[in-house]
Amino acid sequence: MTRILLLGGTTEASQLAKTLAETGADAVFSYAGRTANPVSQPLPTRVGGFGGADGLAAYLKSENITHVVDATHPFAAQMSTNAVHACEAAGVKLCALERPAWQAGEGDTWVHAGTIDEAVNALPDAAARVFLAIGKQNLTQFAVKPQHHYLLRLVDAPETNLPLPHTTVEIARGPFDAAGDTALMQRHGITDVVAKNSGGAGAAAKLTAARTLGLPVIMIGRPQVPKRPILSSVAEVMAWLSHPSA
Ligand code: 3Y8
Ligand code: NAP
Repeated sequence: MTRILLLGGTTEASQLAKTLAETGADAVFSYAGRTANPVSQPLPTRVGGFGGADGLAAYLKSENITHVVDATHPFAAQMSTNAVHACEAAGVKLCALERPAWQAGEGDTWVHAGTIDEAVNALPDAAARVFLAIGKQNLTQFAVKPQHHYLLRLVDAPETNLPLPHTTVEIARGPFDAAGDTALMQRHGITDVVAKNSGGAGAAAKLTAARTLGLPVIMIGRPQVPKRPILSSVAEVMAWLSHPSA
């Protein structure tokens, strides 16, 4: 009997959850619990960590999970790594639902950074106005360049003081649109953009806005994750789930 654990937190995960619910699949949606009020899903939902790869392996066994779909964000590398190890240990089938990385297009001025620290180093020394659209978890690393004014876009209002002296905080949950991001960046006189290469449509608006405004983008590459089958659409995942050898 197929029973699915869907590791979520992205647009594609929500799209897959809708299809699984519509087909009456026996599936559980999982959030990390990073945000205060995550978008509700049409599947039974659990929130919070599993307790590392061992905790996840134990969960897979106790919940009789037969298939895991890792539809987490490309930067959720720890979760994806744990899923590979836990599924191996528990003998459970695993695939990833992942969107392709963005590629620079005509009129884009991108500087590629392999890590967050490389992105910090790529920022100019002279004071700039930086749209730091990478969320909340990696802000501390930018504290070595306090001279910039940072526009931050966060899902929830920060509970503690931010590690940066000059900031403007925009509270918003995507997906975002290019017109809105162009107006936002003009309003704040943005000179530089820092982005994670998340892929997908939900976070791409700032790249279109940067191209329109002729602004440079520091693009942070994806972290490494152990090899596992990668599918790129809901239809491919549904076929994978129904394939007898899956
Ligand atoms: C908790 C669930 C859906 C999923 C929507 C996508 C699109 C909107 C764009 C910018 C970039 C950023 C951030 C972003 C986007 C989608 C998707 C995506 C980027 C929610 C969500 C959860 C999270 C976690 C949150 C991180 C943060 C990252 C904001 C819900 C809204 C910057 C990534 O405050 C925090 O601690 C936030 C943490 C991880 C990255 C970071 O390091 O701070 N996402 N985002 C999930 C969980 O608990 O398991 O609250 O409803 C989901 C979405 N965020 O169902 O429609 O598919 O990517 N999320 C990035 O890409 O750079 C915003 O502002 O331009
Ligand atoms: P991460 O660093 O890879 O994971 C850290 C720990 O959080 C994991 O080891 C696991 O805890 C727990 N966790 C992560 N995702 C989980 C999930 N879907 N269900 C249950 N536990 C989860 O993850 P992250 O980058 O913080 O991302 C957390 C969530 O936000 C994910 O759902 C991801 O899809 C979403 N998200 C992240 C980004 C981003 O930029 N990182 C962007 C958009 C959405 P245990 O070890 O205790 O099991």
